[in-house]
Amino acid sequence: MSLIHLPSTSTAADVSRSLLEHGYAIVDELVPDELMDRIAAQMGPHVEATPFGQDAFVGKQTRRTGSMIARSEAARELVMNPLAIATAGQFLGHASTFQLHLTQIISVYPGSAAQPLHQDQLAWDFFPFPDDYHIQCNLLWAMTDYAEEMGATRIVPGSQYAGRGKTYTQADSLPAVMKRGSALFYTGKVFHGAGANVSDRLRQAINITYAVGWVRQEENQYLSCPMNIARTLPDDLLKVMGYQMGCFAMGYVRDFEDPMVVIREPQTRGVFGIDMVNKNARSDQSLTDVARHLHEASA
Ligand SMILES: O=C(O)CCC(=O)C(=O)O
Ligand SMILES: [Fe+2]
Repeated sequence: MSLIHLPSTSTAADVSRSLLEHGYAIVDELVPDELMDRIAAQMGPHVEATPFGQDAFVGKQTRRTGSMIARSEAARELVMNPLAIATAGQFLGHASTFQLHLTQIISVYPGSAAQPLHQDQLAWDFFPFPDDYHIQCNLLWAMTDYAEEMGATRIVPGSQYAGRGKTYTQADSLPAVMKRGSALFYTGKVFHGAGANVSDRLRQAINITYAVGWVRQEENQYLSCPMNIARTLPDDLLKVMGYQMGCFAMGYVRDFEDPMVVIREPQTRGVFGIDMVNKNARSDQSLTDVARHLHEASA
């Protein structure tokens, strides 16, 4: 048995159907090498500077490098990949909104042991979300080719609804073998984990995950991307990052305002704006005064 692969021409409906039914789908060669090259170049120095993990779960021979929106313009394209966004929107369509949950290059070095099999949704304090309520739509983008011996992510097919309280062994799992630029879509419920890297090659994946809009994000997007960079980003990306209401009241600022107001109109209102407005008002005032005095003096 091998895992399910879909062509890059698949629709969000095709991927969502596979996610609902099987808990995952591998979409082959969805983005070109050229995009992965740019991300690798922009993120390379950050990967090199990242410490190895401290425990078996994150991997002692594994580096996890985040803040990809701030650090890599090319990574923003991956976050906004049309099929990823459309699938997240459809698969999480039972919630008012969805949002970016984390961005992370996972570099599994030769010698890395297999990661324990797990469900990503356990990150929310092990809360037992109902089987029919999906919290996440996750992607692992292959940044290098993904061979079994390099530590390709392993999936336990059929585990997403049967899983609670169950434990699985590596023997229950299959490797998501795929080419660079392909994407493994998977739910928060399906059991999976990085495989052991018994090769002499580095395995790299870009984990970009989306969650319903009302939960806390794993990677804090408001602090991971400094405000001066956030202000240069387009509205659609900012909204995905969480600069919108997560549902009718979740995430408002000040007097029940949309967070985008703070990003876009800092000079007009509020905690970010008031000081500046007041200072501007004072300097405008003094300039006006000077102009008036000059006018009166010359009259
Ligand atoms: O690196 C991988 O293949 C999977 C990583 C993973 O599942 C996780 O960190 O939650
Ligand atoms: Fe995981």
